Amino acid sequence: MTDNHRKNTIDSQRLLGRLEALGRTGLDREGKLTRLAASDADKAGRDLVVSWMKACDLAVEIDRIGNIFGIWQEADNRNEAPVMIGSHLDTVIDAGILDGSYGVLSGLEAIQSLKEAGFKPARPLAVAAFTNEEGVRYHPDMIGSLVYAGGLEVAEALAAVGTDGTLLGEELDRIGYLGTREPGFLRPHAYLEIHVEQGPVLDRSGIPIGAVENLQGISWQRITIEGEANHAGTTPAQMRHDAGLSAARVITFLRDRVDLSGGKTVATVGTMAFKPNAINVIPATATFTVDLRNPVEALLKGEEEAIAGYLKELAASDGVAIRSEQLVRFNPVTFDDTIVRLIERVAGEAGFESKRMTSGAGHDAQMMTRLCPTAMIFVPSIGGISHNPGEKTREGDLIAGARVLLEVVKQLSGS
Ligand code: HGY
Ligand code: MN
Ligand code: MN
Repeated sequence: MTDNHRKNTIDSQRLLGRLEALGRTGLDREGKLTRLAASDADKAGRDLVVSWMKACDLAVEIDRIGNIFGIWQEADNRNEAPVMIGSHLDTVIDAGILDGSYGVLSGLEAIQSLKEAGFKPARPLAVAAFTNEEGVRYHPDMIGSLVYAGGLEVAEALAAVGTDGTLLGEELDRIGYLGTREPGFLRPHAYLEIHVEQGPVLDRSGIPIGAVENLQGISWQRITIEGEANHAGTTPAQMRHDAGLSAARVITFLRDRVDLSGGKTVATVGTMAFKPNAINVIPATATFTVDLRNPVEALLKGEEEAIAGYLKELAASDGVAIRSEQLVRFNPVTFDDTIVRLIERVAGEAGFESKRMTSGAGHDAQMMTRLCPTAMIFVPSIGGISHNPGEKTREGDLIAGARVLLEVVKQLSGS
């Protein structure tokens, strides 16, 4: 008899065991966890989670952008809109085992535990794993939930060209996850996502539950600087059109903007490539990405305008050509206050302190707010570390979060 029968709560050993098992799925040749969207590694993770969904008799549906849904519905509630719990299974490169996976597996655990405890929901319950949330291989990020929420046509998403030149649609077909259900086929009554915070706030404050009330806006752009290749030894500084130097100036400009914002803006140059990329040749071309975020739309816009203005000045001063291509642009979102208050109440009744907070990271919930009342639960990330194999959360916090999630789902789908 699993422990959830007695306490009508989650089976913590099953959840922790599945997190570990999924965390060992999709390792690359160096043993690093890298389940990039629609890769063989992603397939391995998807297959494992689908097997767990089937093992507890959920109906498994795949939609045309590869989103996976495990659905529990009964004859007496099948006409009601479901409560949906979701997140993602794809990861960044050399990732931790919790980002995304914790949300999908906690959702599955909540549904399975409620089923085993004989709960009779007045609504279907569904757990979702959305395609390409991370956006490392294909842009934009959160493509599965964006299409699901009607923010991008399926055909356009399937035609997304990866950083490796592959097409998302062909890769989903190759791994057997090019489904047939129309995205949006289940219109949720409410959407919940539980996630590790990936920042330092909860860990520093010693508070186990975050009741997330909003999520910041995200702007991704790719910048290409064209200078002039020349000899590293013979070319005097004033003759150089050094794309690498100009790129470095953009990075320091971004940090100056962050400092000016008092840390409200965050900016990251996570990828950079030079051409011809030779030790003794002044870079002719520098291509890099800028990830820019701010919780306030007008301020995010202001940052984008400041960068655009600086790139113009830089092109003139350095004698280089600079172009920018917008890759992603998502506005800040505010979550449903009724559900946020429910999360706070449930946490309090379970004896867990909670804290209202903003999400610095993007999540599928950012897209699902377009469809239905949506909110998120955070649990602490030790040291605020994420997108790093050192990503960790205390077991007690993982279990506390999943217990709060189960209770919130119960109350949202009350029999
Ligand atoms: O980039 C993000 O914020 C998320 O991890 N996809
Ligand atoms: Mn995530
Ligand atoms: Mn992530």
